[in-house]
Amino acid sequence: MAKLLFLQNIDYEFLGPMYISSMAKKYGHLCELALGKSLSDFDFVIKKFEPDLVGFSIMSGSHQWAREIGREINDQYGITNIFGGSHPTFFPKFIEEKGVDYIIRGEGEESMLEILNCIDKKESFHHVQNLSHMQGNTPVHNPLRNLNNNVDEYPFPDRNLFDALEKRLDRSVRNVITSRGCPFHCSFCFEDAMRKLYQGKGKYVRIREIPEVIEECKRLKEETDVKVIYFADDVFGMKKDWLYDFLKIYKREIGIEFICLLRADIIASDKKYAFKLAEAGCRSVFFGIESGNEILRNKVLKKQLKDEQILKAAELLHEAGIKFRTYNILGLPDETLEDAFSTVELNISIKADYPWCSIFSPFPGTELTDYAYLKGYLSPTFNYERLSKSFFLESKLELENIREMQNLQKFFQTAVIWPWTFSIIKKLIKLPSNFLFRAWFGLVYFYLYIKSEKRDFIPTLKFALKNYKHVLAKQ
Ligand code: B12
Ligand code: SF4
Repeated sequence: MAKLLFLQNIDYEFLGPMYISSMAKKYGHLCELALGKSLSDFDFVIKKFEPDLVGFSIMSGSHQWAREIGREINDQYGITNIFGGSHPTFFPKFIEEKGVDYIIRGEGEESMLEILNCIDKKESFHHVQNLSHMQGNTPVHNPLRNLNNNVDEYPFPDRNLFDALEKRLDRSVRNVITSRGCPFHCSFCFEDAMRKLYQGKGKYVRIREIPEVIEECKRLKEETDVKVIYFADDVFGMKKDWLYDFLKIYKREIGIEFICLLRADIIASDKKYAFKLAEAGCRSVFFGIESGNEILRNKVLKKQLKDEQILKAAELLHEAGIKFRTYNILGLPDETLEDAFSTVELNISIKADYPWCSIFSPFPGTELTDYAYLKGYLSPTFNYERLSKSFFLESKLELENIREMQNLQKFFQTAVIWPWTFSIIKKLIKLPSNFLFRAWFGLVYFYLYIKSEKRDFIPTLKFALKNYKHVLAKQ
């Protein structure tokens, strides 16, 4: 039996560690998770649990924190660490940084299990697929294993992993994924990069069997006090036949309100789609518009989504009584201030209930980041140490009118929800960025987040204050 301890600084139930934990436990290993910010927050659990390995699940922006904690744990307790998630997957050079012992690229269930088995047998695990480590001063990146074609072979995510932290979490909304991978090629997205990484390693888009998903939801319903299920797939219901069969059974056997992430073109392609979602208990959906400029959206972002499809989807969702969140990005390569205004206008015209907007962040490994370098928007000296903790902060691109776009992002939701403010906002954004703009953004964001995800007020407020304080800080 080997012992793995996950450490995390965001008060949110991450599915990645939950999947890895259930696999580890199934084969007799122990796995725990602790939340905190500094080493002292973890001292108690490290001494009590005495892990063989400390694991971090990281996105770009939390890598700096995780690496520092990993290094301190090396120094103070002599415990080895391992990092997985999107940042090490797309920035494997991370292995060369001080404080990083091992990384796993891509999906991690089997590799982590093999590592724990080796630790148990006191054998070296340096041969394990997907693993990177340093041999002296040379990084060694082992090849990736083939993708598991049948993700239902994995046990359901370990919903007990966060039990000890119950008081810190909002557990009224629980995440479930019904598929892995996405068939689209958006140039700004991790999914397109992930598919390229796994080329020749098996089928990338894998949809789970309906009875398995229903069984997972059933257990959630019976064993927890879940109020809303969030289907956090990249594109929920990408296969209509699958979705319609699933919804029938979901309504009958689960019946819990749900929210989901999907694409506007799929909703627009079939008049029945939105109604069937509504009938089965869906109250909100989330989809990406990204930019109001159709050419930018499709030529640069490669979203494959027409204005007319967005308009149609919105109309059908309104008719079906489903509210929707739209994802938008400002500060994109090649974007002008007029384009940014057109993104606001498109959201106003479709009466988006929960508009949402970020500033383009050059995440590693994506085609759009390469494009930003190529076109000179991103300085050749830019490195991921300088990446913001959140994509609600400042842009890293050298673009004309970038200050106005950054400010517009802070007022994006206001302009869409209360369109009469837009003309005033157009003037306000010329001012220097300041605390009041950020504080206003924080308030409106929080209000719409609670409404769109039906979250409980107090735990969400605590989550926001703990994890997103930096959005208010001076940039
Ligand atoms: C739910 C979600 C969130 C949740 C939970 C995060 C989480 N990691 O679970 C919250 C709300 C907290 C969140 C926040 C953010 N998110 Co987010 N999020 C997602 C989303 C939609 C689903 C994640 C998920 O559950 N996946 C399913 C699980 C099974 O997959 P997984 O997490 O990748 O885990 C597997 C492997 O990565 C690996 N693995 C994961 N962890 C570990 C750890 C170890 C030790 C090992 C060995 C392996 C391993 O094994 C797992 C099982 O195979 C993804 C999109 C996506 N498709 O993943 C974006 C995504 C992860 N988010 C993204 C971003 C950008 C953010 C933010 C940075 C946005 C912001 N506000 O600025 C913030 C984070 C702030 C910060 N820097 O700290 C990007 C990450 C890009 C990048 N380069 O890092 C993604 C990929 C979206 C995208 N398409 O670009 N997010
Ligand atoms: S943005 Fe959405 S549709 Fe596009 S590749 Fe990413 S997950 Fe797929």
